Parts: sequence; C-alpha cells; structure tokens
Amino acid sequence: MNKLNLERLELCEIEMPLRAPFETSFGSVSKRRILIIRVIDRDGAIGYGECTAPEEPFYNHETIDTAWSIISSFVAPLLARNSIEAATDVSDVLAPIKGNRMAVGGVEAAIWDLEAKRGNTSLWQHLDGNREQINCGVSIGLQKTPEILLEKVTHEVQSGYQRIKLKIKPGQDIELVKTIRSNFPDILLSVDANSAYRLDRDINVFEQLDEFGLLMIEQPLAAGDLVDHAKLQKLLKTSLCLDESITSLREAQHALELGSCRIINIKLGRVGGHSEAKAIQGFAAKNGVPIWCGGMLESGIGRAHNIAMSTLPGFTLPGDVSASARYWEEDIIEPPVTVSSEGTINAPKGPGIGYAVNETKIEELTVRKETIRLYLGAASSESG
Ligand code: OSB
Ligand code: MG
Repeated sequence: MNKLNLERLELCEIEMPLRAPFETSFGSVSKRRILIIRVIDRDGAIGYGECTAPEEPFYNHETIDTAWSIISSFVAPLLARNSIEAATDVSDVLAPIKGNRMAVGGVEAAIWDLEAKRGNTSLWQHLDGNREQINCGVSIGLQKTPEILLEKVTHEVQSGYQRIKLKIKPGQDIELVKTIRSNFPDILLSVDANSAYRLDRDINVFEQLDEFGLLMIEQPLAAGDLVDHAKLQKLLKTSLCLDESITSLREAQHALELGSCRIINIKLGRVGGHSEAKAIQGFAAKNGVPIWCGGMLESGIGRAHNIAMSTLPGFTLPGDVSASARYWEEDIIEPPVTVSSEGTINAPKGPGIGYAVNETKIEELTVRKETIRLYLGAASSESG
C-alpha cells in the first residue's frame, strides 16, 4: 500500500444532547461534549476519529479537555517529528506518552480510517475483520424505579437486542436484577458496576448476584485491583469481565494470568487505538477468552470504528454497539447506524469507516476548533 503523507490534524469539539440522560454508578450525563479528530493528507483525503474521553474524570482519569491538551501539545508534535508511513507505525511513535490512551486512540483510529480510504478498502477489512455482521446488545443506565427499568428492558428485548446490560451501584443492584430476571428468565443479562464496589464490604452483594444466571459482572471493583478481582472471581460461578482495568495488552495478560476475569471488554479508546485492540484480540483468541466491544456513548464516528473493530475474530459476545437512534435525534453520519430485528449490524461496504460524515451538521454543533500542521517542519498551531 502507498505510504501515508499526513498534512494536518484538526480537532473539533461538538456538543450533542443525548435523547435521555445516561446514569452510571459514577454520575449522569445528558449532553455530550465530543472531540472529533480529522487527519488530512497532502492529497486532501480525510480520516476521522473520535476521542472517547468523557466530560469528567469519573470513568477513568481522562477528560475531553485533558485529551485535547495532550493531542495538541504531544501527539501532534510526535507525529510531525516522526514520519508516519503506515497506521501500524502510530502506536510505536506515540508510545513515549504515558497513559492518556483515549487521547492517543482517537488520533490513531483516524489514521487507520485515512489509510483504509487511501487503499479504497473498508476499515473493517483493512483491520482483518472477517465477519460481515456483528452482534449487538444494549447498556441501560440506572433508572428512577425498577418499573421504569423494566419498561426499558422490555422495549430493547422486543427490538431484538441480543444481550441486556444493567448498570448497578451499591443500593441499586439485587432488586433491579431480581425484577428483570423474574420477567425475562432466559435472556442474556449482565450487570456493570463501573468499579463502585469493594471486596471487603460488598461480598454478600456478589453472592446474591451470583444466583441470577448472569452472563457476566462487569468491572465490580477498582480499576487497579487485579488482585481483588482475582479473589472475587474465585468465589463466584458468574464470570467477571474487566473494562476499566484493561488499558493495554499487558494488563489483559496480567488479568488472565491472575484469574481476575474470564471475559474482556475491549474499548478502542481505552486501549489507545486499533493496533492495541488488535493485539488484545489476538491474545484473547489464542487463549479462548471471549471478548466484546464496549461503548462510550459515541457519536456515529466512534460508533463506526467500534463496528469495524467488532468484525475481528473473537468478538463473539454481543457488544455495547447499538443504533444511533438510541442516543441521538440526528447522528453526524449518514446513514445512521441501524440494528436489525435479530440484533445485528451489517458491516458497511464503503471505504474507511464506511459512513458519510455530515460536515454541515458537525459545523452546526461545533464549539471549539484547532488545526495543527503535521508537515513542513515543526508543528505549529492555530486556535479558533
Ligand atoms: O462502562 O461500559 C461502560 C458509558 C459511558 C461510560 C462507561 C460505560 C458506558 C456504557 C454505555 O455502558 C455504552 C454505550 O451504550 O455506549
Ligand atoms: Mg463498563
């Protein structure tokens, strides 16, 4: 494939109100601030990425503002100083940056899209995906009452989604799961705690959750607690799944070696982009560990990247990759992502991410922009 010739990087913050607030153990969000990344080459081709860092540092340490700063001050200069010939070069060139995986990952993903477009191939095929249809589940936030939650679950089950995930937190757990399970004895059901529990305090909650035939319990304990997760996994029949804890292949290897989980949630941003996601996917496949694609309430651009990643071998469990219309009145891609009545999404056929980006819509939603040159000596920056 012909070499990349990056010319500039554009950062663009858009504001998108969610159709309904999304509440987790760490807080609630009703209006997303989303960082869209364009990487443009000297032929004028554009690659799109989305930085999944949220508004507040409550999921992990990153926010849209820290990511913006890291990209502008460190990612762009490193890209400008090192010649990037292929998308696979990017994670090595950016490796000196510690942590800040979401900042790195958004840019890395944009370069993969650009490279796929230059090769006139779909991103999912460029990544070596081998599945034309991906399996989809939904993640349902905390609700005011178990009855409202039941209504939401009923709606999503009727829509065809293959797996329902409930958000839980201390005080809102057993009752919720009991209500849903007694109404839907057979569905694939899981819970996600976003690290809200402690092994020393909450063991009896897990013993009760263990009796509901859950597919998995996602990230019950703190992100750094691989050892406590291993202790907890030994006590349970139900598989633990790690989300926040897995920031790299190394963490995934350690988690499996310690027995901290039996399932891994891969999020493109959290692990720093497609190369690291592929490395974890390859490792999981070799070891027979089920993986699935997590979500961060992405706009269509991040969603399209998630779809591409989910076509890789081993993404057998339904992901948190659901229809645009669950989140947005109007998405920024065309067509919007839709899910079949069997709970599947077809991988798009067009080049790159495979969806057209609605630039007019993005322009309308934009609240902040910055352009950074990646070519012609040192990186220079203009704000606007
Ligand atoms: O833990 O998976 C999570 C949303 C924001 C932050 C963290 C998580 C989530 C979700 C929603 O569960 C996934 C989605 O629908 O995009
Ligand atoms: Mg999670």
